[in-house]
Amino acid sequence: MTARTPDITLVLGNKAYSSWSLRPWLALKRTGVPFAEVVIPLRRPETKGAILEHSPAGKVPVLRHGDRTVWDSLAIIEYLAETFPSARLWPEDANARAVARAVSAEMHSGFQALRKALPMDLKARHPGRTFDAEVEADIARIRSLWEDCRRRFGADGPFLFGRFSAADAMYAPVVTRFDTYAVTLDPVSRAYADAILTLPEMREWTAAAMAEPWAIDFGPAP
Ligand SMILES: N[C@@H](CCC(=O)N[C@@H](CS)C(=O)NCC(=O)O)C(=O)O
Repeated sequence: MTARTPDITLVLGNKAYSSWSLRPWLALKRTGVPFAEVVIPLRRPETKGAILEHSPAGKVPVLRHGDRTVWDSLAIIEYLAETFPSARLWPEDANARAVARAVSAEMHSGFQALRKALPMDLKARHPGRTFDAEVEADIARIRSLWEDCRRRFGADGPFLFGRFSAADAMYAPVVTRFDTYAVTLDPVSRAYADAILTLPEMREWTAAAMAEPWAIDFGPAP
């Protein structure tokens, strides 16, 4: 008997660097549904053409489910939440769910200064950097929203809304950035970051990232 090929494929960038790819990968893993992966190394001459074979938007991540194609991290996560409701990717309480969507959208559309100055780089460690005021403001906002979510909605577990949710998938790359750049965290943020870093799925992603043959040099601090 041969194993059935999964009808879901997630097209990703390098696991060491592609923060947008990590988000839906984590959400999909948490559904428990089997899926295939295609990893496209970023920032190479052939990158754009390879991505365009999967999505006209020309960016990863891309989800293929049967004959459907869904692109963009947050749209993919919404699709997964709708398609696999038993994974409970959004909180059940309407108020918590609204806030979870708001903080996820805030991540998706914001924090540009942080994203530019602290690129996700699982292969590197850069302690001792100083950050400009815009980056510090992004860091402060993230710490404060984590604290707010944990205090208001976190009673049932170690994640932003207690049990793991799509909001945690959205913030997981930020957790790795805070680790890579040794950002100082208050006890609540530290405990939350540790809950993400010790997830078995995060360990799996990180191990795969470390084993990748490709390296991108982001150069000195901006
Ligand atoms: N808003 C998009 C952003 C996706 C994105 O910027 N992906 C980057 C990699 S992390 C990419 O595909 N870069 C390749 C390129 O632009 O050629 C999302 O949330 O999925």
